[in-house]
Amino acid sequence: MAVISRGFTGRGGEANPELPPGQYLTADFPVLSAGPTPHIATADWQFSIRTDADTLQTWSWDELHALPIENIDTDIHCVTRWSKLGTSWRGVSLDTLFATVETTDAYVMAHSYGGYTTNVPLADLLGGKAWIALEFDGVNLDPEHGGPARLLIPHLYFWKSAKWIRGLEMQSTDEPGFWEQNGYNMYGDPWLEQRYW
Ligand SMILES: Nc1nc2c(c(=O)[nH]1)N[C@H]1C(S)=C(S)[C@@H](COP(=O)(O)O)O[C@H]1N2
Ligand SMILES: [Mo]
Repeated sequence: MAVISRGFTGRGGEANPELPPGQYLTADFPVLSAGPTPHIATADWQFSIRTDADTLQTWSWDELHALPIENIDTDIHCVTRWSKLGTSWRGVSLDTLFATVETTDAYVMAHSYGGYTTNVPLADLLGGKAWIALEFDGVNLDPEHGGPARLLIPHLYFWKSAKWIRGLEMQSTDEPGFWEQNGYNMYGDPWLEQRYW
């Protein structure tokens, strides 16, 4: 079996099997934000799962921290072609949050403080695939990277991982969010290179 070290870019010929097609490795952590960084005090922070009409459940900062917090080691892939391997995060699984929410809707619109939105099927948030991330690399999430809390959905392109997450809106149909209205793919699988329309 070939031994492929992390950091091998495949320039010698062989592709790095950890790198989706068309991606390159980066060691730093680029900041990509469509607008200014909102600063939300944790005392004012709330996260809710809701429908158009009703709030199904709300968590304060302290209520969220009373839930199990998991370690997540994962690769992340931005549609602008950088990938970062072996990143480490801590956060609350969406499985934990949805365990006490009843819904028949199959789609979710993520809403951020500051107004950013992105759409994702509910199935992609469940089954150990998505978290409300609170820490990166052992420290509280930097505001530029989405602190106090961001969505982390590492199996999809990173624009789906909404920074400054404020809530999830349940929807019966798949509606486009901010980037999806501006030409990005509705789903965004990096292994299938689902970048744009
Ligand atoms: N609220 C919000 N979330 C966002 C964005 C944004 O502009 N606003 N940009 C997205 C994009 S395009 C990417 S690649 C990642 C970048 O996260 P980073 O700045 O922590 O690298 O956040 C995603 N989440
Ligand atoms: Mo991105």
